[in-house]
Amino acid sequence: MKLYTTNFSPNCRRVEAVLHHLGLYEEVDVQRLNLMAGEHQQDAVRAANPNVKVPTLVAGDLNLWEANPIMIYLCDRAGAEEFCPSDLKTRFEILRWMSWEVQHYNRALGEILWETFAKSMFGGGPADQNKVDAGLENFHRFAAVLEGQLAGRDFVLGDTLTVADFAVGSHSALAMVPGSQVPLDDYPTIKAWCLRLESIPSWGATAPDTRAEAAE
Ligand SMILES: N[C@@H](CCC(=O)N[C@@H](CS)C(=O)NCC(=O)O)C(=O)O
Repeated sequence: MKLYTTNFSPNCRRVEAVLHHLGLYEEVDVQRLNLMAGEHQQDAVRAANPNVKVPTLVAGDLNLWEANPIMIYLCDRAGAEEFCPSDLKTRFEILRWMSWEVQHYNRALGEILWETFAKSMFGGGPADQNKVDAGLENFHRFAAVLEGQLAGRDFVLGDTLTVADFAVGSHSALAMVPGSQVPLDDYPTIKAWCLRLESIPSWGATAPDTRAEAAE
């Protein structure tokens, strides 16, 4: 398998973390690309993913793109029944939380983090506080849902870590960066879960600072 990926991307992080978690990382030819230098705009990525985005995984004759379906593919390929159960009820819950995080929770985090963290890295100038505030309004709405779901649970679905945690938690480290403006302290159960995730070896191995060090 060949993975096109990059540092500091929550979408790439979650795929790399799943590879670590399933013990597949060493089997993969990891192409770590510098998006700021346009390294992803190459023929091989374009041929595998018409969006010309990462993560993109080439697995035999399959071209896989979009982080969440890639994660499910890897779990099913590895037969990871505990991490990604296949019974109808649990699989529905996993897919529901994955859909929810893309559409609501991490979308709101992405709006905030683009302004406060990523925009300046890509030469986009300072944060637009009106956009941060719009993101914060959405964040509060959906963080309340996650705070409720995590009450009395260690992980999104219950006592056991599943692939849904890596999806919903994909932005967790960036949300904890000083200056992110993400008010995680207002949601102590989410914050405790973020810290719990970061302490899991397969997730910790893909932490943004770890990645930066590994790239040096
Ligand atoms: N919905 C996609 C998002 C992919 C995406 O936006 N990737 C970014 C990095 S996080 C990218 O490749 N950006 C480069 C570009 O758009 O040119 C997924 O889940 O994989």
